[in-house]
Amino acid sequence: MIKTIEGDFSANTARFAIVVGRFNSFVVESLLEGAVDTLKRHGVSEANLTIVRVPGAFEIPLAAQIAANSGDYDSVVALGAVIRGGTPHFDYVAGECTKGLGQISLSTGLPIAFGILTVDSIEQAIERSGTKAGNKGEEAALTALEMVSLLRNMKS
Ligand code: INI
Repeated sequence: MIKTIEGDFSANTARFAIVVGRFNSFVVESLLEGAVDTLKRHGVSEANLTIVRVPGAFEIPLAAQIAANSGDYDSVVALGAVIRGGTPHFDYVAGECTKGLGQISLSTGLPIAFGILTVDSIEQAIERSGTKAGNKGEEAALTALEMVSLLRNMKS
């Protein structure tokens, strides 16, 4: 018989840091609402949720790293929106944020959920923050829950 290890959405005693970029807040606040609502509906209490606000996506990895190293959290949910403009700025901000979060997850061993929108237009951002293409904040929250559970199952 093949042994399979996977997670579920039952880790509702886990503690989550939600690191949120303020840039493009009209979109990011919807991601945050979606993430908090999802975690609470899965039984996570508000006492186990901490919201950390940073200026923009570029600053998210540093705050996520500090949260991950603090020992106070089982997972970090990173939320932000990087929307392409007319210059290469988008590529630098989105690239550094993505690379940083991946590195932090691997170096700390803590699940970091990637809820950063990287889109070409405001319309695409709106579609992914609670309208026709779902809400990436909700998806990131579910991923965090599942990964906490998976890691626990892999250690036990
Ligand atoms: N930050 C974002 O979160 N999204 C963006 O779309 C964005 N753009 O396009 O400029 C952005 N820039 C700010 C950046 O994250 C830093 O806060 C800033 O450069 C100061 O370090």
